[in-house]
Amino acid sequence: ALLSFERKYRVRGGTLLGGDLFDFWVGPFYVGFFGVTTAFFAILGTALLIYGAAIGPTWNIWRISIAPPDLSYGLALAPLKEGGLWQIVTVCALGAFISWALREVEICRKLGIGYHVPFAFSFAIFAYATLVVFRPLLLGAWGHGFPYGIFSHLDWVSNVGYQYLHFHYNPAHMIAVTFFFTTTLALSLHGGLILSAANPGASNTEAGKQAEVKTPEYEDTFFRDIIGYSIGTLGIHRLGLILALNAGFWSAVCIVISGPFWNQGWPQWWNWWLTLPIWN
Ligand code: BCL
Ligand code: UQ2
Repeated sequence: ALLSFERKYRVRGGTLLGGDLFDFWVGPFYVGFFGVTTAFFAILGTALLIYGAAIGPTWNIWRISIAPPDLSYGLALAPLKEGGLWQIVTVCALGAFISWALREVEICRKLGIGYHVPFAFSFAIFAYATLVVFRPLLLGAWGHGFPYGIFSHLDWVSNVGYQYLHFHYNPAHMIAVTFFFTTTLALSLHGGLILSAANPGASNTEAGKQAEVKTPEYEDTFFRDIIGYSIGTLGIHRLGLILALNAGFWSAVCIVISGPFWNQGWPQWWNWWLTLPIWN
């Protein structure tokens, strides 16, 4: 049911495509032209994955896999059962992800808020497209995409990693991993700090009395007391967004340079350091 305060947010317009045609809600969900295309691609893609599983060797959820075409097909279309299914599923996945991002944009326009959420989601889409479109294009074969399966995509990551001997030496992978870890650090600090101010407990109060929720000044003061610096309530959200976007961005970089830019082992890349004229 529509909550009373929700009604004022259900404003007409702001659509990018379709005008008023799909400008309505189904229960809590905004539809829009891109809601229709999201549903179309998601349902078709999922149905094709189920079909692929049905003609495949197993229903074991861990082992089902829809593989890309053999490298010998290059950048051509492959027969359905020889990787063509993977190619159509990839189109459906990108269609659904991009539709979802554009539906987010329409909702932002209705609400008159910034585009930060779809902008952020676009980094995840970019990382996915790098894996299954940009890198395969640069390497000249769709067969360089990863297979759609739980264990099979893990095997792909391991195999591609060892193809470059030791992926931890990939400098962009180092940066991406560092951003992922720093994102969790920032979110744990932030989540902990907010909950600590919202649930102050009963210490420093009269016996039996619950303390009142603390103001942001207390949050600032905690960090000033402990490290002499507070980034602030707005700042922590800017930092969090920047950290998370960089995690996705450098992930895309680390894989797109593996092959197209560097095809030896990643440990060898560091030879530039060993051969610096200072000690060489
Ligand atoms: Mg590594 C990649 C970390 C060890 C080989 N590795 C990554 C990166 C990340 C990482 C930086 C994957 C995240 C990513 O791409 O996000 N690796 C990492 C860490 C270690 C590690 C922390 C570690 O040892 C502690 N890696 C190793 C070892 C190698 C190795 C040394 C193997 C032996 N690594 C590789 C290879 C790759 C990585 C090869 C990569 O290809 C990968 C990478 O960088 O890929 C870009 C980006 C996010 C996405 C791609 C997700 C996109 C989501 C889409 C848009 C939306 C999905 C919607 C969904 C279907 C809907 C669900 C609906 C639900 C019902 C709600
Ligand atoms: C902060 C602040 C918040 C926060 C957090 C901090 C009042 C509610 C977590 C502290 C964050 C700092 C010092 C940055 C840490 C840096 C990295 C790279 C993790 O000051 O303002 O608002 O949630």
